[in-house]
Amino acid sequence: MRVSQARLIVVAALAAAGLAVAAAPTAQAAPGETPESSSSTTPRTTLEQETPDGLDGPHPPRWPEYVNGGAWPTSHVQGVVVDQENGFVYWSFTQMLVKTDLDGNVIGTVEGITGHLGDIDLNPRDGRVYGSLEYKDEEAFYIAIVDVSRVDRIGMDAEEDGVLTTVHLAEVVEDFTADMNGDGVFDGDTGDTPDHRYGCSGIDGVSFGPSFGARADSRQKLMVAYGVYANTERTDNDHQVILEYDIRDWRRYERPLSEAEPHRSGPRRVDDKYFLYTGNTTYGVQNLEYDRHTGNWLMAVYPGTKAEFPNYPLFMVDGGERPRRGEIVGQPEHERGTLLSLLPQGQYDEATDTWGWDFDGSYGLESLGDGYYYGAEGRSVPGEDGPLQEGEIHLYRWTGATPTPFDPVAGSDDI
Ligand SMILES: [Ca+2]
Ligand SMILES: [Ca+2]
Ligand SMILES: [Ca+2]
Repeated sequence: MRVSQARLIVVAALAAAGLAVAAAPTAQAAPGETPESSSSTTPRTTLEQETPDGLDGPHPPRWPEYVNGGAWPTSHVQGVVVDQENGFVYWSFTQMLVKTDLDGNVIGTVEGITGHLGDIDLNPRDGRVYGSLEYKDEEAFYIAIVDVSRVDRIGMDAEEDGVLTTVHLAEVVEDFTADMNGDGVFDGDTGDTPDHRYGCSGIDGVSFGPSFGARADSRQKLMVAYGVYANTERTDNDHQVILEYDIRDWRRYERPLSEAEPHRSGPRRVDDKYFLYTGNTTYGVQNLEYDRHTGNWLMAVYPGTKAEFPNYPLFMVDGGERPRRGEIVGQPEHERGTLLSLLPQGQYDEATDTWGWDFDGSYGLESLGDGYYYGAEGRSVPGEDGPLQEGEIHLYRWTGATPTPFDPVAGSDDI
């Protein structure tokens, strides 16, 4: 996305010059407007074209145009979620969870994670944050559950302070460790191998939402997306894979995190498993997000490398389309599964029959539910003891335009 790249350079230049990058002031609703009108919470099942400034356009944003998540001695920002009820933003910084308010003031952090904390989402039923957490060398894959209401100081420990529990996902281990070429050797954490079923590299994108094809207000499920290694030499890695879990009985599985002795407490089976044909990507779904505004599912990826595919950075699953049974094409042996459909809008590639959009949401993509979205950006900035990773979110508005369906909200571009 060129706009974001230009902005990235500006911010990097500011940071290099030692200038503080302050949070933009909160956008105010116009006089007489009610920011929390009923239309902001009504689920919509179809895409709506909205003119940014027209009479039929969305309400003025009640969200800051920009929030800075701080700079941390970690890897890059992996996902963000806004706690609308309490006015907080949660940030996954790979080895750390950060809690800020909507002005970017840091409320607390959960630190000391040596694995890979990826995308996160908030469970509206219990107010806790759920994120994907990988320990590939130990062949352990978890959903980390953080009791964010108790995160109230910087430097809380993921193992010691009792705010983080984990549930193990056996299904991921099964596919990650599959010895696909049957040579008796599992090649481990590398994409340069025929091993790993479906090319599974682990898990990253997570989101709560209704089951695919179900009504928006039906029971919320936890959807967990596979990472998928980039590999142009095989044909069995051209799908995104989504696991569905009903987490109502997960309390009995929850255990404290122990990195020294990884536990295996979790559901033995998935409630459903879905496949979406997009072409191979680089590490699968980075950010998965159910979008109440359109009723569809957003999937932000690092684009794939196979020349025969268009390699879009953003896909949308048609949330209104019932999944269907069909062949999971490209597998070593004929295999059937439950297939999802791409929303037939945006850019279309006839040769592969795939649809997609231009937008980089790979570091974080949050649907606020009222036609507004946060997209995350991150970069390395110098710190006193070495480089830090800074994360921030910018406000966007849904337009549904092709090829880029989001417009930056005026001002969020000018930090
Ligand atoms: Ca092998
Ligand atoms: Ca990621
Ligand atoms: Ca998410």
